[in-house]
Amino acid sequence: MTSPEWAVHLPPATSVAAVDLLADRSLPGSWTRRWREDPGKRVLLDDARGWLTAARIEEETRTVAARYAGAGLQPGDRIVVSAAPSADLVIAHVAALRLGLTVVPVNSAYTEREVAHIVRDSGPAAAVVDDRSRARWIRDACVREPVITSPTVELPPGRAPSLDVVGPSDRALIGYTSGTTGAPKGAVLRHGNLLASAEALRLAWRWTPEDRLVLSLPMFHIHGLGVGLHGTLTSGAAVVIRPRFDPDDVFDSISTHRATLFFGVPTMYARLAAGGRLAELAALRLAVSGSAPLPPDLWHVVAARAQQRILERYGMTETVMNISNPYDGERRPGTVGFPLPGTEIRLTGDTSEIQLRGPNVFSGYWERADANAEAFTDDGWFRSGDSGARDPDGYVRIVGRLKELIITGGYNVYPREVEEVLRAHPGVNDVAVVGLPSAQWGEQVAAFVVPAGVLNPDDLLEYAAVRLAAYKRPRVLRLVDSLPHNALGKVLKHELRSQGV
Ligand code: MLC
Ligand code: AMP
Repeated sequence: MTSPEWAVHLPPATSVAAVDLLADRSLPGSWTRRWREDPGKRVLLDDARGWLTAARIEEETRTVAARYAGAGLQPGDRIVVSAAPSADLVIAHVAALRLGLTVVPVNSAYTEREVAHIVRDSGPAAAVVDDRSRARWIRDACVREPVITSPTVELPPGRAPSLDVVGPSDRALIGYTSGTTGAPKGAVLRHGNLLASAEALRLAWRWTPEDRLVLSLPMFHIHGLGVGLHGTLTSGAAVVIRPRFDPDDVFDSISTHRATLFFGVPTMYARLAAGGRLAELAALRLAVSGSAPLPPDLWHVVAARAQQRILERYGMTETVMNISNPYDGERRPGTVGFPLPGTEIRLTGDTSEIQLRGPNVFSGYWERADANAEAFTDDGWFRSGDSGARDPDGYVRIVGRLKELIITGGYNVYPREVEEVLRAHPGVNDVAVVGLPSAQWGEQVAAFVVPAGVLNPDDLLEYAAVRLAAYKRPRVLRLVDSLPHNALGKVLKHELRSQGV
């Protein structure tokens, strides 16, 4: 039998046959085992709570799960979670998973329009939010009165429910993401998907209980949540939670807490490199980049000034993590390396689309049979919508995007959604949205607008501001007489991109 490609990621003494990504069956199965093994272990740190040990987390998550149950929540119910990163938020999240609830993470920068769509689509029975406006928006969009609480979950005490009984095929998370239409759809991730990915990362990145991660990513997307938090808990490691990203704060956290790991999007590395402290990254055992392409120049700057060979990896909401540069051996800038343990890939068709299969790959979108039919091939592979190429020795490069997607600072923006919002403004006749290159953000959102009569661009931006999270709003707005179309009436977006700013 030939060895799978992912064997390249295994630690020297681990055989392919010994890898069982689902041995712990669920996220709580893995995490509670770790907590029992070392109850005194310091696991979570934030400014408000100080260090929380494994035993403390076990106890607090048990208490919070009982409160959820006391409020009438039952396994399978959806719970929206939308707040800035904190230890309390982690407790609220882990407690939900222990009870068998399905967590629906929601970006805390979303406007009412964006929140209401997710709430109407996922039908949550509860929400954990850290601001009043979002609580009201959620309540207004719910059919049944939801249980709404803050990250400290101050609900009345409940009777101890059964905990940790979920298995690999039980739902854990619905991550909202999009595709070709304007309205985001919910990718249903099961415990098996999330556990397989966290366990693959533990093996591939040699994550151990000695590790300490500085986490300044938001916890409402798969990078901060599925990789940063779940990876830490699955490895029995520790995490220093920062409420937001700030370069000095990252460097201070690394030195104060003798951190070994940092994960970020390319914009974060560019900001770390811009000040005078980059060399301090040398203290880390491992620095990982993902969510958007890391410019090779930036990789070389960090290697030269901090002796840190950033490890770039590739993932998606629907699949968690897929492909990673190797921990041992060459980490090649401009590539994402090899499939992670358990994952198979193939590059298919004229476009060389990356298609994926493995225990990490989700099974479908929430109540969207139509979208599922498009997302998978007839023989069961997930279409990533990214195109790839292989170096002669197998390293994978992400060479293009087949889906219409802009990635700005690691956040995804779907041009179609921005176009639909802008087109609804009475002063807009037509509009096309494209991504233009940006040194700071990788790409930035640009809108080419054909006005209907007189249009003040500031009015349009104000209109957008009430309907779109700040990172989705156009940073470039050009009023034009007409848009270039092909014979079939489709806007020629590459022409707009080449017109640039
Ligand atoms: C913030 N702004 C952005 C932006 N982030 N604009 C465009 N793109 C972004 N990514 C807006 C702010 O709202 C503000 O607008 C203005 O830019 C300046 O803000 P800032 O203070 O400079 O930004 P900051 O808050 O520091 O945020 C920058 C950042 C953040 C890089 C820290 O964008 C970030 O956390 N990115 C990571 C996102 C992430 O986790 N992605 C993973 C998705 S999972 P105004 O109007 O108020 O001036 C995934 C799968 C995978 O992709 O493989 O991982
Ligand atoms: P999301 O839908 O937010 O999960 O974003 C997933 C998308 O981010 C992928 O389909 C890729 O287009 C992109 N992506 C993630 N990691 C990388 C990377 N290392 N290089 C290039 N693109 C990436």
